[in-house]
Amino acid sequence: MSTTTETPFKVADLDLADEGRRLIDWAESRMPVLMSLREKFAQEQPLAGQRIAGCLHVTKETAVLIRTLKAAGAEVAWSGCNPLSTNDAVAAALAEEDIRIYAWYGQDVDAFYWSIDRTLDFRPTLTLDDGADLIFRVHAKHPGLFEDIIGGSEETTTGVHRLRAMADDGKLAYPVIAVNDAETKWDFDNVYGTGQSSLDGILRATSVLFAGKNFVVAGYGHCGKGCAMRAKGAGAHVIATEVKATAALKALLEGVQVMPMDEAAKVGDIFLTATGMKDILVKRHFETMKDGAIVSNTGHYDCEINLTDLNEMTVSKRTLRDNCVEHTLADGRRIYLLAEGRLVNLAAAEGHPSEVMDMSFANQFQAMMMLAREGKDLANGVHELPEELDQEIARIKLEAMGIGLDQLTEDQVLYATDYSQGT
Ligand code: ARJ
Repeated sequence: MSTTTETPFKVADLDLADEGRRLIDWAESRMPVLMSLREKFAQEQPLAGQRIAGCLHVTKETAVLIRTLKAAGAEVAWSGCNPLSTNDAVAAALAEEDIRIYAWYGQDVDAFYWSIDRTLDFRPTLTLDDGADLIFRVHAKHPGLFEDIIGGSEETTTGVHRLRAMADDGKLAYPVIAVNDAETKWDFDNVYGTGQSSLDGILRATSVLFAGKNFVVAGYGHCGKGCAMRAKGAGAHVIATEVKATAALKALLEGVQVMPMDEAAKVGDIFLTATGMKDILVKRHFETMKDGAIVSNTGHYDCEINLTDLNEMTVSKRTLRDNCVEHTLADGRRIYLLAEGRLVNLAAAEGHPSEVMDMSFANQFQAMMMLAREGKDLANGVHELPEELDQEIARIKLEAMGIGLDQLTEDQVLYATDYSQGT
């Protein structure tokens, strides 16, 4: 661990800081909502006195969030939430900005938890998660911190599901805001963000042509739907697999072929799991895949592709390109695994574009503000951000893009609540 002045940190290489600052500047130029919040609250310092521990992918967009939290008065400590998603240049830049940052690309499991623990040394008053590993860590190993913690926030679907299960079990010891559930998060980040960044990750790792390929997306939730839409736009024939009838029906009516994975495994050229569930691709699927099949995951955890099965079937392995490993099976067929089965959009590309993260992180910022303001009065459990906030975030976003809206007249407002008129 090193220090600049007295701020402790651990990153891969401080010499990358200049490159990191350029990346963050680029992201800032595309994140008008977060930048307007920074400007608005820099004077007032509503987060003064708050110590925020964050556990979320260290990207250029996250750096813009961190700078904004700091500008509003918070002290910040940070770790990454995935061993393969840290941008080392961005981490170096943050270390030089006096952020207690513990993150580098390619961490092993011990380093991952060591980093989280260092952010907890600083006794946070607020926690900010993507995937809930930090919250789980506080509950499992550091319950003494409950005294200081007012509340937390959670970025992603998988984390929110787990926290709801924990709350239902009466085990969640402080209030948590489900940032994922804000419309300006899930309806943009999960759909358009995941759609573009996952294709970006697959392309950077393989450079294959999408046109004419059978692209199999497992899971037709918001993320799967975004990936299907973009793969279709690139000319692929898209197949979705589902367990939920309504989701399968939506896929079908959107022009996507639906079939069980046992059938899709035989015809797919490129596979992408987006389910949040484990064991989506297992031995019996690898057994029937075509020679040359590409398998990847965009879900939060790396359990969707069963790597134990794949490795057991593999007779030889070689890295062909960054984030692309060729597994040769006993019968000579080759399967290409991308980014070790970890989320391909962050491990092999740069995550969602800044324009989308602008809204997700405006919600994160507002969640921290809400907890600082009224967290002490919130019950332990999972809470949502107020709906008006979605409209405000969307309005600022549109304004920044120079897009105008119509306004209802008084007469129209009356009409909206008038139930006496018919044909
Ligand atoms: C930081 C990112 C980025 C990015 O909001 C997204 C989500 O729900 C995730 C699940 O782990 C990833 C997160 N995400 C996507 N892109 N976080 N910076 N550029």
